[in-house]
Parts: sequence; C-alpha cells; structure tokens
Amino acid sequence: MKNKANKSEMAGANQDNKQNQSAKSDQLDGFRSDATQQDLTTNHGVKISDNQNSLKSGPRGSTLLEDFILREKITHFDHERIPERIVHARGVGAHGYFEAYPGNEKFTKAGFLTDPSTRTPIFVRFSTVQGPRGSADTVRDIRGFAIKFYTQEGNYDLVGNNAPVFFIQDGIKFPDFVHAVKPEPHNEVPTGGSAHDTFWDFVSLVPESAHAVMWAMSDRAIPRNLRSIQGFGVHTFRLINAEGKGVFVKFHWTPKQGLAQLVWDEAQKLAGKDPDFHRRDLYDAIDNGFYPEWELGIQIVEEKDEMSFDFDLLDPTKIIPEELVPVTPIGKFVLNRNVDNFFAEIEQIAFCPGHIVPGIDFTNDPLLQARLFSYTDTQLSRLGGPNFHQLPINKPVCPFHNNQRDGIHQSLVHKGQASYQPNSIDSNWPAEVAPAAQNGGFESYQERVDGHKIRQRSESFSDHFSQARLYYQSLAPHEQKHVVDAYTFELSKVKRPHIREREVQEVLANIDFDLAKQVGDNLGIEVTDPKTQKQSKLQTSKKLSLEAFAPSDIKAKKIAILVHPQVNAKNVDAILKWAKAENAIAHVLTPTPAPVPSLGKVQLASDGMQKGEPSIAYDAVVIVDGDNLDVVQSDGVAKHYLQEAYKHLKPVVFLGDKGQLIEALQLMPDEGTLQADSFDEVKDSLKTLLIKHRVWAREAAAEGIPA
Ligand code: HDE
Repeated sequence: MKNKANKSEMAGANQDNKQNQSAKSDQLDGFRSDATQQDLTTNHGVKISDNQNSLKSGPRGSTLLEDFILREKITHFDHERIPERIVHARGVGAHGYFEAYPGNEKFTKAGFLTDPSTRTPIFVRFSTVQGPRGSADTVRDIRGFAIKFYTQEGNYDLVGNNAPVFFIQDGIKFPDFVHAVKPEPHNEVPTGGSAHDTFWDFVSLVPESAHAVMWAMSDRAIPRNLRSIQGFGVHTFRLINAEGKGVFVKFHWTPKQGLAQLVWDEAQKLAGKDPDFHRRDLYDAIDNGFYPEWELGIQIVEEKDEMSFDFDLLDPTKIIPEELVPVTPIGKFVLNRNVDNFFAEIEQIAFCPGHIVPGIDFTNDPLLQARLFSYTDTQLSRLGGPNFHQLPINKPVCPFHNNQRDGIHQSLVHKGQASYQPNSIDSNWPAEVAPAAQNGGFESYQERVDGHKIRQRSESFSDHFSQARLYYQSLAPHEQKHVVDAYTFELSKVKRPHIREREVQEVLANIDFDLAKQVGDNLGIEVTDPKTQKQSKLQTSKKLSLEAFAPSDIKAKKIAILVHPQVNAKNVDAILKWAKAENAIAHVLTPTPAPVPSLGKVQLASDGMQKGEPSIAYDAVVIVDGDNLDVVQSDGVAKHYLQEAYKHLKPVVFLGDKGQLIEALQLMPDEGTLQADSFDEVKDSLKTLLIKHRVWAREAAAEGIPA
C-alpha cells in the first residue's frame, strides 16, 4: 500500500535523523533543543508513531474525531498567542548582571546596591510604545527600557523609558493618551507612529505633554540601536538607608557605547527593509561577544531641599537639570546572554514599578501611583491569572513563601494543612520578618500624609513650557533642525488644519517662538509671538544633547565593503584586519552572493550581496573599486548604495578613486568623503568619523541627493 510505504519511509527518515542528530547539533550547538535525542510524545506522555498523517477512515476518508493526537496538537496551537501588551507590545530583551559600586550604603540599605561583591542577575526588555508586536523597530517613538533585578531580597523592577519625562502628569489621563497615540480606532492606521490626527489632537489640547512630545520629536526617538540609548526612571523615587533616613532620587542609566541616532529617511527605510533592525542588532551584538554596558546613576535630593526647585519633584514632566544636581554613579550593568526562547522570556516577562525591595520606596507622584496598580492588573489578562510570578522568567531567585493558594496556572504543589495565619498547626509558618532583622522585612517609608480628599492638580505642576524650551535650546544646531523637520513631518500628516494650527500657535509658540515660526513657515501657518513665556533658571543644560555622549571606540560599528570583479584584494584584506583589531564589524558585499575574483586571482567570499544588505544597515561604506569606474557606473545598486550612505551623512571611503566617481555620483567632497589608494592612508580618519557618528555638516549638501 502506497500509504504504508510513505509511512515507513518517514519512519526511516526519523531513524536517520536521530543518527545524524549529534553531527548536526555539533555544528549548531546553540540551537540544540531540550528534546534532542528524545521521543516525540503527546503532552501527556504517550509516544507518537505518526506525526505526519491524521487518523482517517481509509486513506482518502474523512478525519476521525477520535484522533486525540491531532486534537491536542491543534488545540494547543489555537492558543499559542496571548494578548499582547496594550502598550510596549513590540519588544526584545536579554539577560545580564548588575554590579554595585562601593559607598552606596550612605543612601540605601538595598542589598544589591550596597554589596559590590555580588553580581545580581538582571533581565532587560526594550520596547517601542505605540506599535503592535509585529511593528517595525525603527519608528519614531519613545523606547521602553525595563530592568528586572533578581536580588536576594526579592525582585526589583526599574521600569523606565529612554526619555526622562512623560506625556501626562496624572495616571487618570493614561487611557486617553494611549487611545490617542495608538492606531486610530476606525481603520487601525497608522501602525507604529504618532503622525496622525488623534495624537496631535490630544497633545495640542494637553499642554503638560509639551516637554515629552519635544523628546519624541528629537533624535532620541529614532535611536541607531538599542545599545546606544539612555534610560531614565522618570519619577522621583526614594532611597532609604539602614538608619531609616530617606533621600529623593532620579535614576539614570547611560550606555558606555555612547548615544547615536538614525536620520529620519534612514529610519523610515529601515522600517520597511529590515523591521527587525534593532532586535537583530542586539541579538547579534551579544552573540558576537559585544556585550553592551550601562552605568546606573542617581540624582540625589535631600528631603530638606524638596521645595527648592522652580518645578515640583513629583511632576513627571520635569527633569532635574544635571547642572543643579549631578548624577552620582552607583553601579553598572552588562547584557551578556541572549534568550533561549522569545516567548518564554521576552513575551512572558511581567514588570511592575510596584516590585521594590527594602531600601527603595515610592513618592506621591500621581503618575507613579497609578502605575503601581496598572501593571499587575494587566498581567492578569495578559498572562491569564494570578500565578504569573511562577513563570521561570518572573520567579524570584530568593525563596518565597506565603499563604496564597490555587488559581489558574498554579504550578506549585503546596504541602501541609495550614494556608492561613495565624495558625498553630504549623507553628504560624511562614513567619513575618521584623524590619530590623538581618535581611529584614519590607517597611514603607514613614511619610506624614495629611490633606483634604480632593481631585486637584497642584499649582506647582502648572508650568508646561519652560523645560520643553530648555531641552530645545540645549540641542546642537543639527539636532534642532531635526526637531523642526520632525514637527513638520508629523503635522503634515494631520488632516485637520485646526489641530495643526493649535499645536503650532498654542504649544510650539509658547515653547520657543523661533521653533514655532520655522514649523509654521513650513506648514503655511502664520504664528504670533505670545511673549508670555516663563523662563527656567537655566538657558541650556549640557547633558541633553546626544553630542555629550560620544563613544570612545568603534566597537561593533558596521562597515560595508563594496567590491566588484577584479577588485584589489590587498585593500579588502587591510580593511578586514583593521576592523577586527578595532572590534568593528566589516562585511564584504558583492554584486551577487557568488565569490568575486580579485586582481590577484584570489576569490573573495561574499558576506552578503549589496542588494540584500543595504547601506542603511551600516555606519560607513568603503568602495574598493573606485578606479574601476565603468563597472561601478553601470551598477545602479552600487551607485545608489554610495549616494544613500552619503545622503545619510555616513563616512564614505573611495579607494582607488581619483575623484571621478565622487563627481559621477554628484557628491560634494567633504571631511566624510575619504579618498586614497590604500586603506592605511585613511584608516585613522575613518575611525574619527565613526566615533563622531555622522557628518552633520553635510546635511545641506545631502538634501540635493535623491532619497
Ligand atoms: Fe507603562 N505600562 N504605564 N510607563 N510601561 C505598561 O504594563 C502604565 C509609564 C513602561 O517591557 C503596561 O506589563 C500606566 C511611564 C514600560 O514589559 C501597563 C502609566 C513609564 C513598559 C502600563 C504608565 C512607563 C510599560 C503594559 C501611567 C516610564 C513595558 C504591559 C500611569 C517610566 C514593560 C505591562 C515591559 C508597560 C501602564 C506610564 C514605562 C498597561 C497606567 C511613566 C517600559 O500596565
């Protein structure tokens, strides 16, 4: 019978597979699964003899309902997705560790912050806010940056963003804000962006959003990669030391890799050509041993100084400029291990700002107070019940015992009769721990609270524009231009003229008249100067511009080497050797995936073809065939590659070119267009340019190059 034959062939193939398994696994060691060398079974342990054919009444007959193997497999599959996060759905993450610096016991008794000899395991999840799980990585958006510290005193979650301020001051506005920024409800458009009517309608009516919107319109919202973003706790928190003394703190974490942005055209193109650009970058960096590192710091404010600023410490739309309170470094963290399984780790991790440990406490920031409720609540529908803390990625590494029992997805088998307190059956275990004991019980900071029960915003929360202005005025000229371009782009997508006009006249003009004027001119909106702007004490603050955070090396920077047949292999070799020594990544990109014959008859292996690995994925481009003018001239892909890299302000190196190719491509030579016969002549300049990230001075010239 044909069918039988098929089946035994398949069984034979399975046997072969098993025999071949060890050889294959050796090659792809990281991909060996828990099931390697194991029998295929149902979820209940019954061995499966045929995983290819459902049970039928005859070879061409209908499928039988009794096929419990088919039903179990399909039922499980039908339920493989869980509801995605209502915000921050698109994310990626990695494992790592945190190490405290000495001396933090002055501020806090938290064990993981005060014992420099401990390496605390951590998990970090990065995310965009607006888009769904399948949306693109490089959209204009704030990035979530949430850290779970698995400490010996319980899990501590620092659930922050890459902007230090938020869009609203009170949590009761959060559903409104999110409904406005999410894709519009009638057609679910746009995915992953804020350039639409409902977002600008809301923010133009809610001036407290002005500062955070300014961050979202700046280069911070289009990061080059997730290794190059800062993180902020946003709210003012409290640290408490062993003597019970409290201080206010703001958390900051800054990447050792420096900060870097995309240019807007590049971000948009990446969203189409490589929607996974950021997650791939993070995974590859860790896989290649380029472990990203951040320094954790705090701005400390003594309780007596709480009211000494021209803004309220409890207002999450405000920063404390570093000129007023510098950042004190308290430790560092490193991401050094990729996940084994995206769903089990990145999708199922459950953060909550309410997960704190002794030595850390909240403040009365009304946004934070609402968050303390929201996160656990959302996990109940996302993760399907109250036992999500038992999932491997959420489980504390220290012991945990209490009398909470049962519930959906309970995976612990609690023993004993007494699941209540007080009890005498089990001598009242598990017992409370006094705060003063070694590794003591949690004790809330004893803040005196006294007031009328009212729904009111404090008058001290009422200045919405002066810090937005401080931010804008602190940016470098090219960053300011990008802000003007971003407002123009986003508002150009807003269909209702009255929303555009309100944003420009009632928000931007109050922030900075010059900014409003530029955006207004671009959109054909006349703006009048309100002349009522409240000034903040500082005109500028130097740690707001990305320019303040250049890296010190070019580790993990990516260089594309374009080659054609008869290429000078010596130059290619020199670039590869240099890149390796600098811990940079250089790829030889060829016209097709086939190896390319060089002048010296060596075949150069391809790391990818130029069409498939676009310039937008690289930090610099080197063309080795500059003297091979006819070949390059007739290759539209290579020409576009070079023009696009130039347009995106990247260093472009022309080896062998005497200027003809630069001219043929209609590029303006500048400090970022390097020409030489051998790579050695330009390698130091290329390094300097890569550290500077982009040739900002080229921006005006690049406008003339087609996108
Ligand atoms: Fe969140 N936020 N948020 N948020 N948030 C969520 O929790 C919420 C806010 C942030 O990688 C949700 O588990 C409210 C500020 C990050 O899993 C939800 C308010 C900041 C993440 C929620 C805020 C954040 C979230 C959705 C205003 C920066 C992703 C899924 C009162 C300090 C965490 C989830 C991850 C996720 C509620 C405001 C950061 C719905 C009600 C401010 C990084 O619970």
